[in-house]
Formats: sequence, C-alpha cells, structure tokens
Amino acid sequence: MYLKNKRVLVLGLGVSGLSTVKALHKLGANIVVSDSKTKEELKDFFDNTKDIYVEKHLNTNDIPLEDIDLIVKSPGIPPTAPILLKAQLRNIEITTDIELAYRISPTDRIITITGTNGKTTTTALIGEIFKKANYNTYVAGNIGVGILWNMVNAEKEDVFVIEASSFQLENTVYFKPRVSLITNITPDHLNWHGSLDNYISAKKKVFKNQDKSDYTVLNYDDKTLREMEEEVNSNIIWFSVNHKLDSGVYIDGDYVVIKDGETIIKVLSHKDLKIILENALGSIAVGWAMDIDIEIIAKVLSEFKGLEHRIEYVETIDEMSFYNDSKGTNPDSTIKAIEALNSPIILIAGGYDKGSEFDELILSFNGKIKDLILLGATKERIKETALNHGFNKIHLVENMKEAVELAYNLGEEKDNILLSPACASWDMYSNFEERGQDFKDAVYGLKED
Ligand code: UMA
Repeated sequence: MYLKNKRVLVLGLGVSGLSTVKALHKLGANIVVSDSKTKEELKDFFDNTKDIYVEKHLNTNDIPLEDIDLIVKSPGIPPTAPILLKAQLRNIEITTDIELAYRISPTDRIITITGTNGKTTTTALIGEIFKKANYNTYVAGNIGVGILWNMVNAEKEDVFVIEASSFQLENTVYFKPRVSLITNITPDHLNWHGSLDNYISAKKKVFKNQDKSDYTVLNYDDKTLREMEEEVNSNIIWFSVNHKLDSGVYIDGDYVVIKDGETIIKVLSHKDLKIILENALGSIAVGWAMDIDIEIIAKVLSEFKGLEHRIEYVETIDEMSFYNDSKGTNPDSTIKAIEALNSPIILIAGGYDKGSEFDELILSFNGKIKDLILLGATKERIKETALNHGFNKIHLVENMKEAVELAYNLGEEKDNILLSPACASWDMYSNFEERGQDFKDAVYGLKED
C-alpha cells in the first residue's frame, strides 16, 4: 500500500481526523498530528487513539513540514490556512479523507451525494435502501461519520454511501463514484470558497472523473444543474418534482414514476412519503441506477420518517407545535422548511456569519411568518434586510432559551414555531446538533414551567 512508512500529517483532530489517524495506523504510515486546540480540548481524539503512536503538535498549526509526504486536512480547514499555503510552496500534496478513501477502496460501489440542501436526508435514505437490499452498507462522510476508518475495513462487495461537502470535494483529484447525485445548488459557504463559481466548481468535482460506466443523478428543477448537462460524461438520470420528463423520475398524478424509454414504472404514491419530495426522487433514481428492486425502494421510502434536526417535530404545547430545523444552515434550507410547514409560523433564525445574503429568505415569507425572532452573529444583518423588505415584526434575543420563551409568549393555538437559523451554528455552538438540542431542551423546559 502506497502509504506504508510515509510521513503523513493529519491536520485537525475532529471526527474526520480521528477516523483518518486510525486508518493511517492500520495502513502503516508514520503519523504526525496537529490541531489548534489543546490536548484537554481533544479528549475524544486521545481517548480513542491510546494505542497509536503519533507525533503531536497541539495548540498550533504552525509546525515544521520537513519530510512530510502528504497532508490530510479536516475538510473545514480553508485552503488559505497559513500551514497549507506553506505546504503548497513546498509542493506537498494536500488532500481530504474522501480522496484517500477512494484511492484505497476495495469496492467500486461508491455512491456520493452532494448539493446545498437535502444531502444528509438523501444520504441516509439511500443507505437504508441498500441495507434493505441486503448489501453490507457503510453510510459516511459529512453526515457525521469519518470515511477512512470504514474504508480500510470494507470489502469488495460492500456499498459506500457518502455524503460529500464542497469542502471535501474541493481537494479531490481521482475520486470517481459509480453513482453521483447533486440535490440542488444555491449560494453557501461563500467566505470559505471565495466565490459562488468556486463553490459550484467544487460541487462539480463529484462527477468530474465519471465515465459511461457511471451515473450522475441531477435535479431537473434546479437551473444551475440543468446547465451542467454538457459537462457530464456519464449517464445522466434526471429527477423532477415540477416537470414531466422524457426520461427519469418525476411525479405523475398521485404517483412517483420512473420513465425508461416507453416504459413507465409506478414506484409509490407521493402521499405515502413523509419527507421532502426532492430527496425521495433523487434516492429513487440512485436505487434504480444500481438495479435495486422497485418494491424494496418503495417499501423503504414509505417507512422513512426523516432525520433529527431536519424539520424535526419536537412537541405540541398549548396547541402550538415546535419544529427543530437546526440543520437549516443557509437561507435556501430555511426557505424549504418554511415551504414545508403550514402558516402561521414564528421563525427563530440567525447564527454564524458565512457571508450569505438574506433577501431571498425574507421574500419567501409570503405572509406565512408572523414573527421573526433573531439571535447570533447575523441578527442585526437579517433585521436590516427584513426591514428593507418591509417586514418589521422582529425581536432580537441573546440566547435560545430566551428565543423559545418569547416564541411561546407570542404564539397562539395552531401556530408552528420553527427553529431554522439560515446560518451555521459556529458563533454560539460547536455544531448544529448542539444548537438543535439546546432548542429542544428549551422547548421541553416550557412544559416544566
Ligand atoms: N482546526 C485546526 N485548524 C484550523 C481549523 C480547524 O486545527 O484552521 C481543527 C479544529 O480545532 C478541530 C478540527 O480541526 O479540532 C476539525 O474539526 P471540524 O469540526 O471542523 O471537523 P470534523 O469534526 O472532522 O468534521 C468534519 C465535517 N466538518 C466540517 O466540514 C466543518 C463534518 O461536517 C463531518 O460530519 C465530519 O467531518 C465527518 O466527515 C459538519 C459540517 O458542518 C456536519 N459540514 C459543513 C456543512 O454541512 O455545511 C460542510
């Protein structure tokens, strides 16, 4: 294996760093690690690597690069990080776990899902389809599971369903899944990528190396994706919620259907689905591309109830329903959550500033939002945008408990109270899960008062 005895620097010791270090150890590499956090802050990493010798550089990323053959960075570390600029000058290869996983993969059954929104739900659903079809299936990547440790333990017949972020795809070179899927593309992570074009280019890398033996599943309703047709070298399968297609997966009357030439296959009634249609249709297309029995696909789809932190129903108190959509980390994702719920809605939003614009979000309110409660780093910016568009039922708060209590006091019977921040969580929390849990704890707290 080409990593044996190589000196590999693992930059960042979070979920992907831990999985990478364990895998590199198994592959016989000499491991150097660096993280800007202290040893105490990295307890989880060190508790799980007690038997692995690593050369440690903690509390800093400014470390000597002599003799380093390869850097595997945590996906979120931006390309402008000083250590990476220094590595580039020395021509040291910089990669992320997804590329390395591809290079060592014993299986060619790799399915990769990317896009701005819906990719985690779609990934989980596709994973369930393969499991139901009796494949030994790994579900990994941006969904919160390190890829590499699973890949070193995988076998030829296994299936990998990988959720890939633009951060992970950016550094890929040879990565080539059997089936790729892009759910949709709207502006996100612009401060990390520098521009929308760069963000889109990173996403396109999911199909860049694919050929006629592969499939690319694309959302026909997304103009940016429709325009990519010429650039795709594999077999495209389109899916659409809004259009009847010449070929692909779409809605016909009550049914989700697959059209293949002149044959139309009814999969299931869309009334049996409990998740956003877009995610269901993309998953069906992937199952079809991989020759999974339609009955199995339909059964999994009708049973799948969605995921925590994604328009997750929490509780009804005094006939007001609370929903946790903490994974709504960009404006488009929040727009989708607003579309999915009935009015009137009290929306709790705001968080880490990624450089997003909020005009589209405010314009999507369409009379459905009765109050907007804002917290976090972007609260003033969202407030200003809302006022510019004539929406003024705005309330600024300091923390989640205050937001939930205010929503409850403002609310009336039949209102939906929705946490969907339209921003990442990193200004106040370590991750969106922590934020979602804080929201749910505050909601449960209302019942105790
Ligand atoms: N660090 C440094 N130097 C830096 C920046 C970070 O040393 O300049 C260190 C941090 O101190 C930390 C580590 O790097 O200890 C990285 O932690 P992390 O939380 O950024 O990364 P992981 O824990 O490895 O999680 C990553 C993904 N995180 C990001 O891309 C930011 C997780 O996606 C993913 O689930 C996990 O790998 C497994 O693949 C999360 C995410 O927010 C859900 N993704 C973004 C999104 O969905 O929008 C892209």
